[in-house]
Amino acid sequence: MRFSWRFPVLKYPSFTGRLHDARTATAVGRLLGAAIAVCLVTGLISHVLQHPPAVLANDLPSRPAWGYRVSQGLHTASGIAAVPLLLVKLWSVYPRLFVRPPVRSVPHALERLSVAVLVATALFELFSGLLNIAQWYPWPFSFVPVHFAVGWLLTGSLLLHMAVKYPQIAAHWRRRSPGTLALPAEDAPDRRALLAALGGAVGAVTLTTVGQSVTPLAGLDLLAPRHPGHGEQGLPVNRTAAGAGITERALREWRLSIDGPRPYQLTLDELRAMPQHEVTLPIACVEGWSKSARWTGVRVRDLLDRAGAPEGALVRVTSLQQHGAYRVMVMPHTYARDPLTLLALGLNGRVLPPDHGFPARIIAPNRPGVLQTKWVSRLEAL
Ligand SMILES: Nc1nc2c(c(=O)[nH]1)N[C@H]1C(S)=C(S)[C@@H](COP(=O)(O)O)O[C@H]1N2
Ligand SMILES: [Mo]
Repeated sequence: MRFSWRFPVLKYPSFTGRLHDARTATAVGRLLGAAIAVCLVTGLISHVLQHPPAVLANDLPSRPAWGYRVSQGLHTASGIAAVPLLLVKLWSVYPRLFVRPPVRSVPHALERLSVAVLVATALFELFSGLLNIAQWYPWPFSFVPVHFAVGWLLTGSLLLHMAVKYPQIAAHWRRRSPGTLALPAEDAPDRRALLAALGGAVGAVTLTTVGQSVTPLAGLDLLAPRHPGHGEQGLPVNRTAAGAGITERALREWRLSIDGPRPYQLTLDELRAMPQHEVTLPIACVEGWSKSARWTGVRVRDLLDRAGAPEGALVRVTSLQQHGAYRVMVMPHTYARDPLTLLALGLNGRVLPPDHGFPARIIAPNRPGVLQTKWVSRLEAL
Protein backbone atom coordinates (compact mmCIF):
# COMPACT_ATOMS: atom_id res chain seq x y z
CA MET A 1 0.00 0.00 0.00
CA ARG A 2 1.39 3.41 -0.87
CA PHE A 3 -0.37 6.56 -0.01
CA SER A 4 0.76 10.03 0.79
CA TRP A 5 -0.66 12.37 3.32
CA ARG A 6 -0.25 15.98 2.38
CA PHE A 7 0.27 18.02 5.49
CA PRO A 8 -0.34 20.42 7.07
CA VAL A 9 -3.74 20.90 5.41
CA LEU A 10 -5.95 17.96 6.37
CA LYS A 11 -6.74 16.27 3.08
CA TYR A 12 -7.96 12.93 1.94
CA PRO A 13 -5.16 10.41 1.50
CA SER A 14 -4.47 9.49 -2.11
CA PHE A 15 -3.74 5.89 -2.93
CA THR A 16 -1.56 4.66 -5.76
CA GLY A 17 -0.83 1.08 -4.67
CA ARG A 18 -1.77 -1.67 -7.10
CA LEU A 19 -3.25 -3.73 -4.29
CA HIS A 20 -6.08 -1.22 -4.10
CA ASP A 21 -6.97 -1.39 -7.78
CA ALA A 22 -9.92 -2.97 -9.54
CA ARG A 23 -7.85 -6.01 -10.51
CA THR A 24 -7.18 -6.93 -6.87
CA ALA A 25 -10.75 -6.12 -5.91
CA THR A 26 -11.95 -8.52 -8.64
CA ALA A 27 -9.49 -11.28 -7.75
CA VAL A 28 -10.48 -11.23 -4.07
CA GLY A 29 -14.10 -10.43 -4.81
CA ARG A 30 -14.73 -13.53 -6.86
CA LEU A 31 -13.36 -15.79 -4.12
CA LEU A 32 -15.49 -13.96 -1.58
CA GLY A 33 -18.47 -14.15 -3.93
CA ALA A 34 -18.03 -17.92 -4.24
CA ALA A 35 -17.87 -18.33 -0.44
CA ILE A 36 -20.96 -16.16 0.03
CA ALA A 37 -22.83 -18.07 -2.71
CA VAL A 38 -22.15 -21.37 -0.91
CA CYS A 39 -23.30 -19.75 2.35
CA LEU A 40 -26.50 -18.47 0.78
CA VAL A 41 -27.46 -21.76 -0.88
CA THR A 42 -26.69 -23.90 2.16
CA GLY A 43 -28.39 -21.34 4.41
CA LEU A 44 -31.51 -21.63 2.30
CA ILE A 45 -31.37 -25.44 2.47
CA SER A 46 -31.06 -25.25 6.24
CA HIS A 47 -33.94 -22.84 6.48
CA VAL A 48 -36.25 -24.97 4.31
CA LEU A 49 -35.43 -28.13 6.26
CA GLN A 50 -36.09 -26.35 9.58
CA HIS A 51 -39.02 -24.15 8.67
CA PRO A 52 -40.52 -25.66 5.51
CA PRO A 53 -42.98 -23.49 3.59
CA ALA A 54 -46.38 -25.18 3.43
CA VAL A 55 -45.99 -26.24 -0.21
CA LEU A 56 -42.80 -28.19 0.53
CA ALA A 57 -43.65 -29.52 3.96
CA ASN A 58 -44.80 -32.91 2.67
CA ASP A 59 -42.00 -33.40 0.16
CA LEU A 60 -38.86 -32.81 2.20
CA PRO A 61 -36.43 -35.63 1.38
CA SER A 62 -35.21 -37.86 4.19
CA ARG A 63 -32.28 -38.94 1.99
CA PRO A 64 -29.38 -38.79 1.57
CA ALA A 65 -29.07 -39.46 5.28
CA TRP A 66 -25.88 -37.34 5.44
CA GLY A 67 -27.34 -34.47 3.39
CA TYR A 68 -27.85 -31.96 6.17
CA ARG A 69 -24.47 -32.76 7.70
CA VAL A 70 -22.71 -31.86 4.43
CA SER A 71 -24.89 -28.83 3.77
CA GLN A 72 -24.49 -27.35 7.25
CA GLY A 73 -20.79 -28.25 7.36
CA LEU A 74 -20.35 -26.29 4.12
CA HIS A 75 -22.41 -23.41 5.50
CA THR A 76 -20.15 -23.03 8.52
CA ALA A 77 -16.92 -23.65 6.60
CA SER A 78 -17.73 -21.17 3.82
CA GLY A 79 -18.81 -18.57 6.38
CA ILE A 80 -15.53 -18.98 8.28
CA ALA A 81 -13.51 -18.85 5.04
CA ALA A 82 -15.36 -15.67 4.10
CA VAL A 83 -13.98 -13.83 7.14
CA PRO A 84 -10.37 -13.37 5.89
CA LEU A 85 -11.71 -12.91 2.35
CA LEU A 86 -14.03 -10.10 3.43
CA LEU A 87 -11.33 -8.39 5.50
CA VAL A 88 -8.88 -8.36 2.58
CA LYS A 89 -11.58 -7.29 0.16
CA LEU A 90 -12.51 -4.36 2.41
CA TRP A 91 -8.85 -3.45 2.80
CA SER A 92 -8.33 -3.51 -0.97
CA VAL A 93 -11.25 -1.19 -1.65
CA TYR A 94 -11.24 1.09 1.40
CA PRO A 95 -9.53 3.94 -0.50
CA ARG A 96 -12.82 4.31 -2.29
CA LEU A 97 -14.18 5.74 0.94
CA PHE A 98 -12.15 8.82 0.05
CA VAL A 99 -13.22 9.39 -3.58
CA ARG A 100 -13.74 13.04 -4.46
CA PRO A 101 -16.30 14.34 -4.79
CA PRO A 102 -18.00 11.90 -2.40
CA VAL A 103 -21.22 12.02 -4.41
CA ARG A 104 -21.29 12.81 -8.12
CA SER A 105 -24.90 12.14 -9.01
CA VAL A 106 -28.06 10.48 -7.78
CA PRO A 107 -27.15 7.07 -9.29
CA HIS A 108 -23.68 7.38 -7.77
CA ALA A 109 -25.20 8.15 -4.36
CA LEU A 110 -27.48 5.12 -4.67
CA GLU A 111 -24.57 2.93 -5.69
CA ARG A 112 -22.57 4.05 -2.65
CA LEU A 113 -25.57 3.42 -0.44
CA SER A 114 -25.93 -0.11 -1.84
CA VAL A 115 -22.25 -0.77 -1.08
CA ALA A 116 -22.83 0.46 2.48
CA VAL A 117 -25.72 -2.02 2.82
CA LEU A 118 -23.57 -4.78 1.31
CA VAL A 119 -20.68 -4.17 3.71
CA ALA A 120 -22.96 -3.84 6.75
CA THR A 121 -24.98 -6.97 5.97
CA ALA A 122 -21.90 -9.05 5.10
CA LEU A 123 -20.21 -8.04 8.38
CA PHE A 124 -23.41 -8.72 10.31
CA GLU A 125 -23.96 -12.17 8.78
CA LEU A 126 -20.40 -13.34 9.37
CA PHE A 127 -20.21 -11.89 12.88
CA SER A 128 -23.59 -13.21 14.02
CA GLY A 129 -22.85 -16.60 12.46
CA LEU A 130 -19.49 -16.83 14.23
CA LEU A 131 -21.04 -15.98 17.59
CA ASN A 132 -23.80 -18.51 16.90
CA ILE A 133 -21.36 -21.39 16.37
CA ALA A 134 -19.74 -20.32 19.64
CA GLN A 135 -23.26 -20.56 21.18
CA TRP A 136 -22.94 -17.00 22.41
CA TYR A 137 -25.99 -14.81 21.97
CA PRO A 138 -25.13 -11.33 23.26
CA TRP A 139 -28.09 -9.67 21.52
CA PRO A 140 -31.75 -9.13 22.35
CA PHE A 141 -33.17 -10.61 19.11
CA SER A 142 -33.67 -14.20 18.05
CA PHE A 143 -30.75 -15.33 15.89
CA VAL A 144 -32.45 -17.47 13.22
CA PRO A 145 -35.07 -15.05 11.79
CA VAL A 146 -32.66 -12.10 11.86
CA HIS A 147 -29.75 -14.01 10.28
CA PHE A 148 -32.18 -15.26 7.63
CA ALA A 149 -33.71 -11.85 6.84
CA VAL A 150 -30.36 -10.09 6.69
CA GLY A 151 -29.20 -12.88 4.35
CA TRP A 152 -31.76 -11.67 1.82
CA LEU A 153 -30.55 -8.07 2.18
CA LEU A 154 -27.02 -9.31 1.58
CA THR A 155 -28.12 -11.28 -1.49
CA GLY A 156 -29.92 -8.31 -2.98
CA SER A 157 -27.13 -5.80 -2.38
CA LEU A 158 -24.52 -8.29 -3.66
CA LEU A 159 -26.43 -8.88 -6.91
CA LEU A 160 -26.83 -5.14 -7.37
CA HIS A 161 -23.13 -4.60 -6.69
CA MET A 162 -22.12 -7.26 -9.23
CA ALA A 163 -24.41 -5.70 -11.84
CA VAL A 164 -23.03 -2.20 -11.25
CA LYS A 165 -19.43 -3.44 -11.29
CA TYR A 166 -19.95 -5.78 -14.22
CA PRO A 167 -17.68 -3.81 -16.61
CA GLN A 168 -14.74 -3.89 -14.17
CA ILE A 169 -15.37 -7.51 -13.22
CA ALA A 170 -15.43 -8.51 -16.90
CA ALA A 171 -12.30 -6.49 -17.68
CA HIS A 172 -10.28 -7.95 -14.80
CA TRP A 173 -11.64 -11.48 -14.64
CA ARG A 174 -8.80 -13.01 -16.60
CA ARG A 175 -5.15 -13.09 -15.66
CA ARG A 176 -4.19 -11.03 -18.72
CA SER A 177 -6.64 -8.31 -19.46
CA PRO A 178 -6.93 -7.35 -23.12
CA GLY A 179 -5.96 -4.06 -24.76
CA THR A 180 -5.22 -1.00 -22.71
CA LEU A 181 -6.07 -2.84 -19.50
CA ALA A 182 -3.00 -5.10 -19.88
CA LEU A 183 -1.14 -5.17 -16.60
CA PRO A 184 2.42 -3.97 -16.38
CA ALA A 185 4.96 -6.75 -15.83
CA GLU A 186 6.04 -5.61 -12.40
CA ASP A 187 2.44 -5.87 -11.34
CA ALA A 188 2.57 -9.57 -10.65
CA PRO A 189 4.63 -10.18 -7.49
CA ASP A 190 2.85 -8.01 -4.92
CA ARG A 191 -0.61 -9.10 -5.99
CA ARG A 192 0.50 -12.72 -6.08
CA ALA A 193 1.96 -12.36 -2.59
CA LEU A 194 -1.28 -10.87 -1.30
CA LEU A 195 -3.38 -13.66 -2.84
CA ALA A 196 -1.00 -16.34 -1.55
CA ALA A 197 -1.18 -14.91 1.97
CA LEU A 198 -4.94 -14.77 1.70
CA GLY A 199 -5.05 -18.37 0.47
CA GLY A 200 -2.90 -19.33 3.45
CA ALA A 201 -5.24 -17.56 5.86
CA VAL A 202 -8.31 -19.22 4.36
CA GLY A 203 -6.59 -22.61 4.49
CA ALA A 204 -5.56 -22.09 8.11
CA VAL A 205 -8.98 -21.05 9.41
CA THR A 206 -10.63 -23.85 7.43
CA LEU A 207 -8.27 -26.61 8.57
CA THR A 208 -8.47 -25.58 12.22
CA THR A 209 -12.28 -25.48 12.32
CA VAL A 210 -13.64 -27.94 9.75
CA GLY A 211 -12.89 -30.87 12.08
CA GLN A 212 -16.03 -30.02 14.03
CA SER A 213 -18.04 -31.73 11.30
CA VAL A 214 -15.37 -33.58 9.25
CA THR A 215 -14.45 -35.90 12.09
CA PRO A 216 -11.25 -37.37 10.53
CA LEU A 217 -9.82 -33.83 10.89
CA ALA A 218 -11.02 -33.47 14.49
CA GLY A 219 -7.39 -33.55 15.67
CA LEU A 220 -6.75 -30.21 13.93
CA ASP A 221 -9.87 -28.67 15.40
CA LEU A 222 -7.96 -25.99 17.35
CA LEU A 223 -10.08 -22.91 16.68
CA ALA A 224 -13.55 -24.43 16.43
CA PRO A 225 -15.74 -23.79 19.45
CA ARG A 226 -16.91 -27.42 19.54
CA HIS A 227 -14.93 -30.61 19.42
CA PRO A 228 -17.08 -33.42 17.97
CA GLY A 229 -15.60 -36.02 20.35
CA HIS A 230 -16.20 -34.14 23.60
CA GLY A 231 -19.35 -35.11 25.43
CA GLU A 232 -20.92 -38.17 26.97
CA GLN A 233 -20.30 -41.30 24.83
CA GLY A 234 -18.26 -39.24 22.39
CA LEU A 235 -21.16 -37.01 21.35
CA PRO A 236 -21.45 -33.30 22.21
CA VAL A 237 -24.39 -32.07 24.29
CA ASN A 238 -26.03 -28.72 23.63
CA ARG A 239 -28.65 -28.85 26.33
CA THR A 240 -28.24 -31.09 29.35
CA ALA A 241 -31.12 -32.84 31.10
CA ALA A 242 -30.62 -30.53 34.09
CA GLY A 243 -30.56 -27.51 31.79
CA ALA A 244 -33.83 -28.61 30.21
CA GLY A 245 -35.43 -29.05 33.66
CA ILE A 246 -35.95 -32.82 33.32
CA THR A 247 -36.69 -34.02 36.85
CA GLU A 248 -36.12 -37.45 38.41
CA ARG A 249 -39.81 -37.59 39.16
CA ALA A 250 -40.84 -36.88 35.55
CA LEU A 251 -38.52 -39.71 34.44
CA ARG A 252 -39.91 -42.13 37.03
CA GLU A 253 -43.48 -41.44 35.92
CA TRP A 254 -42.56 -41.47 32.24
CA ARG A 255 -44.86 -43.20 29.74
CA LEU A 256 -44.79 -42.80 25.99
CA SER A 257 -48.18 -41.70 24.62
CA ILE A 258 -48.98 -42.37 20.97
CA ASP A 259 -52.03 -40.55 19.64
CA GLY A 260 -53.87 -41.55 16.50
CA PRO A 261 -57.12 -43.32 15.62
CA ARG A 262 -56.15 -46.00 18.23
CA PRO A 263 -54.21 -44.16 20.96
CA TYR A 264 -52.11 -46.12 23.43
CA GLN A 265 -49.35 -45.78 26.01
CA LEU A 266 -46.12 -47.72 26.56
CA THR A 267 -43.74 -48.12 29.47
CA LEU A 268 -40.00 -48.23 28.80
CA ASP A 269 -40.01 -52.03 29.25
CA GLU A 270 -42.82 -52.38 26.72
CA LEU A 271 -40.86 -50.24 24.25
CA ARG A 272 -37.78 -52.40 24.81
CA ALA A 273 -39.87 -55.48 24.07
CA MET A 274 -40.78 -54.19 20.60
CA PRO A 275 -38.58 -55.01 17.56
CA GLN A 276 -35.33 -53.04 17.93
CA HIS A 277 -33.35 -51.62 15.02
CA GLU A 278 -29.88 -50.17 14.76
CA VAL A 279 -28.97 -47.20 12.55
CA THR A 280 -25.83 -45.11 12.15
CA LEU A 281 -26.83 -41.48 11.77
CA PRO A 282 -25.24 -38.13 12.61
CA ILE A 283 -26.46 -35.37 14.85
CA ALA A 284 -25.79 -32.37 12.58
CA CYS A 285 -26.23 -29.27 14.69
CA VAL A 286 -27.15 -26.02 13.00
CA GLU A 287 -24.34 -24.51 15.04
CA GLY A 288 -21.90 -26.32 12.82
CA TRP A 289 -20.75 -29.47 14.60
CA SER A 290 -21.71 -32.95 13.40
CA LYS A 291 -21.02 -36.36 14.78
CA SER A 292 -22.15 -39.76 13.69
CA ALA A 293 -23.33 -42.34 16.22
CA ARG A 294 -24.94 -45.76 16.47
CA TRP A 295 -28.51 -45.57 17.65
CA THR A 296 -30.82 -48.42 18.67
CA GLY A 297 -34.54 -48.24 19.20
CA VAL A 298 -38.01 -48.65 17.77
CA ARG A 299 -38.98 -47.48 14.30
CA VAL A 300 -41.27 -44.48 14.49
CA ARG A 301 -43.37 -45.96 11.68
CA ASP A 302 -43.99 -49.14 13.73
CA LEU A 303 -45.29 -47.01 16.61
CA LEU A 304 -47.53 -45.05 14.24
CA ASP A 305 -48.88 -48.15 12.51
CA ARG A 306 -49.92 -49.58 15.85
CA ALA A 307 -51.94 -46.40 16.50
CA GLY A 308 -53.59 -46.75 13.09
CA ALA A 309 -52.05 -43.49 11.82
CA PRO A 310 -52.57 -42.79 8.12
CA GLU A 311 -49.43 -43.06 5.91
CA GLY A 312 -49.30 -39.37 5.03
CA ALA A 313 -49.92 -38.00 8.52
CA LEU A 314 -47.71 -35.29 10.00
CA VAL A 315 -46.39 -36.32 13.39
CA ARG A 316 -46.08 -33.96 16.33
CA VAL A 317 -43.39 -34.93 18.81
CA THR A 318 -43.47 -33.50 22.33
CA SER A 319 -40.67 -33.59 24.89
CA LEU A 320 -40.84 -33.88 28.66
CA GLN A 321 -39.08 -30.52 28.64
CA GLN A 322 -41.50 -27.85 29.89
CA HIS A 323 -40.09 -24.75 28.21
CA GLY A 324 -37.95 -23.87 25.24
CA ALA A 325 -38.14 -23.70 21.49
CA TYR A 326 -37.24 -27.37 20.92
CA ARG A 327 -39.90 -28.83 23.21
CA VAL A 328 -42.31 -29.58 20.34
CA MET A 329 -41.30 -30.67 16.83
CA VAL A 330 -43.38 -31.54 13.78
CA MET A 331 -42.17 -34.31 11.50
CA PRO A 332 -43.41 -34.69 7.91
CA HIS A 333 -44.37 -38.21 6.80
CA THR A 334 -41.26 -38.57 4.62
CA TYR A 335 -39.19 -38.74 7.82
CA ALA A 336 -41.76 -40.46 10.01
CA ARG A 337 -42.08 -43.32 7.48
CA ASP A 338 -38.36 -43.67 6.77
CA PRO A 339 -37.06 -47.00 8.13
CA LEU A 340 -34.00 -45.13 9.51
CA THR A 341 -36.12 -42.89 11.74
CA LEU A 342 -36.08 -44.23 15.27
CA LEU A 343 -37.34 -43.47 18.67
CA ALA A 344 -33.89 -44.25 20.05
CA LEU A 345 -33.40 -45.93 23.43
CA GLY A 346 -29.69 -46.67 23.05
CA LEU A 347 -26.56 -44.83 21.91
CA ASN A 348 -23.29 -46.49 20.85
CA GLY A 349 -24.26 -49.83 22.39
CA ARG A 350 -25.41 -48.46 25.77
CA VAL A 351 -28.56 -47.06 27.30
CA LEU A 352 -29.20 -43.48 26.17
CA PRO A 353 -27.62 -41.16 28.78
CA PRO A 354 -29.87 -38.50 30.37
CA ASP A 355 -28.13 -35.67 28.53
CA HIS A 356 -28.75 -37.34 25.18
CA GLY A 357 -32.47 -37.71 25.84
CA PHE A 358 -33.15 -40.69 28.16
CA PRO A 359 -35.53 -42.50 28.08
CA ALA A 360 -36.23 -41.93 24.37
CA ARG A 361 -35.26 -39.47 21.67
CA ILE A 362 -35.83 -38.97 17.97
CA ILE A 363 -33.11 -39.67 15.45
CA ALA A 364 -33.98 -39.14 11.78
CA PRO A 365 -31.91 -38.94 8.58
CA ASN A 366 -31.14 -35.64 6.79
CA ARG A 367 -32.54 -33.38 9.50
CA PRO A 368 -31.06 -30.48 11.48
CA GLY A 369 -29.95 -31.36 15.03
CA VAL A 370 -32.52 -28.99 16.54
CA LEU A 371 -35.27 -31.32 15.29
CA GLN A 372 -33.75 -34.46 16.87
CA THR A 373 -35.97 -34.08 19.92
CA LYS A 374 -34.74 -35.45 23.24
CA TRP A 375 -36.75 -36.78 26.25
CA VAL A 376 -39.72 -37.62 24.02
CA SER A 377 -42.99 -38.27 25.85
CA ARG A 378 -45.63 -38.06 23.12
CA LEU A 379 -46.12 -38.80 19.41
CA GLU A 380 -49.31 -37.56 17.74
CA ALA A 381 -50.43 -38.37 14.22
CA LEU A 382 -52.09 -35.17 12.99
N1 LIG B 1 -36.08 -31.50 24.01
C1 LIG B 1 -34.98 -31.02 23.40
N2 LIG B 1 -34.44 -31.69 22.37
C2 LIG B 1 -33.32 -31.23 21.75
C3 LIG B 1 -32.71 -30.02 22.16
C4 LIG B 1 -33.31 -29.33 23.24
O1 LIG B 1 -32.84 -28.24 23.67
N3 LIG B 1 -34.43 -29.85 23.84
N4 LIG B 1 -31.58 -29.57 21.50
C5 LIG B 1 -31.44 -30.00 20.10
C6 LIG B 1 -30.19 -29.64 19.49
S1 LIG B 1 -29.95 -28.01 19.13
C7 LIG B 1 -29.29 -30.59 19.06
S2 LIG B 1 -27.94 -30.17 18.14
C8 LIG B 1 -29.42 -32.00 19.44
C9 LIG B 1 -28.17 -32.42 20.17
O2 LIG B 1 -28.29 -33.71 20.64
P1 LIG B 1 -27.25 -34.32 21.68
O3 LIG B 1 -27.18 -33.37 22.85
O4 LIG B 1 -27.72 -35.66 22.00
O5 LIG B 1 -25.92 -34.38 20.96
O6 LIG B 1 -30.55 -32.22 20.26
C10 LIG B 1 -31.70 -31.50 19.93
N5 LIG B 1 -32.80 -31.96 20.73
MO1 LIG C 1 -28.28 -27.89 17.60
